[in-house]
Amino acid sequence: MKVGRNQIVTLEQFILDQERDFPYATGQLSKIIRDIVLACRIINREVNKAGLVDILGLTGDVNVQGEEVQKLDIFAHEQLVDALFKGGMVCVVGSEEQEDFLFNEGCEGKYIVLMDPLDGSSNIDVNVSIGTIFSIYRRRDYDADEVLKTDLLQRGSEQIAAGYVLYGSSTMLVYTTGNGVNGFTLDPSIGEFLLSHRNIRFPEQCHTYSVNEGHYRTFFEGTKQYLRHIKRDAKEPYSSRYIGSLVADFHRNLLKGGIFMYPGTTEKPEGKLRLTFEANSMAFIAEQAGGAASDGRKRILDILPKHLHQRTPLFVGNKEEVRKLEWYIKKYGNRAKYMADLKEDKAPPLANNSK
Ligand code: P6P
Repeated sequence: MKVGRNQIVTLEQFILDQERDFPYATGQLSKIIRDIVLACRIINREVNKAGLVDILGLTGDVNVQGEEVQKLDIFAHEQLVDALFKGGMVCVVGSEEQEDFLFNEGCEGKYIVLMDPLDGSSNIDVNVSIGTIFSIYRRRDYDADEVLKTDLLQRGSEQIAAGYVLYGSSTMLVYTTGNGVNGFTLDPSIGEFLLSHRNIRFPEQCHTYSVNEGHYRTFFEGTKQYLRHIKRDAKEPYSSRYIGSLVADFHRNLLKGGIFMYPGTTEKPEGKLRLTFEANSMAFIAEQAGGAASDGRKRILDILPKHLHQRTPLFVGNKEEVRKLEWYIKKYGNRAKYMADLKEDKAPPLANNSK
């Protein structure tokens, strides 16, 4: 629900109100969110002038995902790590730009932040919206002398907060701490994030689907059958909207209704998106807004990560639409069935014989 014009609530005031409503809150989580927002305001400044200074273009490096790294990716990563480690509450950061976890030496903070500092960076050169995505966890074994692996790789259901900053036609922060989803729009004239979308909920109706149909030939049968259904059988035609920037696609679907799909394929059964840096944050926000998020078979937030850069198929949006997609995948098969068939020599071999 959009906030009324006369209700100017700054992010700072909103956080203070939230702390008042949750007496057990120590204020540490609020501090972390403030630190992330500060870093994102600096990133926003650079994103807005990316076309003007020589920060554009490739560093010639590639990140752990094997993708060419834009200079702005590194800048965003460094701003966020610097702000979080200086804040003193965060003992470990996991970043899409860094192969391993980063440890804040000497820090006794009990929080862990996993993040994609600048998602969609391949769109920077063409001035398409991009975003910062973050998840905040609490160490499970806070009393242990050192950070344990069980602290580092937790299910998405253990998140205590998640959010994104969308650098678009306006700059927006959308986040949840488990008590609903709220959106804040940056007013550049005063440099404040103002509450603009209180208690965001997915609209009842879903009329939009977002998927890169260029990969259609490698989709599993269940995904193909779902797409055929919504194109052929739907009472009202769906719109197809795909920006190619997860935060932008997710945000539009969150406000207008829709399902975002990045399926597994015969070439990449685990899909492209990362469980820890992208899918879990979007899943937490989606569920808090009355939606759902699945890998096609099970709830995203129930997946226990095996490693930091693990990928997952992602279907996220209106709950009913995600359930419909899961029905088609269950009926017509998806990765699990395909791989099982493969073992029994029933299915044609994967394109590149990936296991
Ligand atoms: P494709 C951007 O590179 C990204 O990681 C997500 O933001 C986006 O949803 C996806 O990849 C787009 O991938 O294969 O459609 O170009």
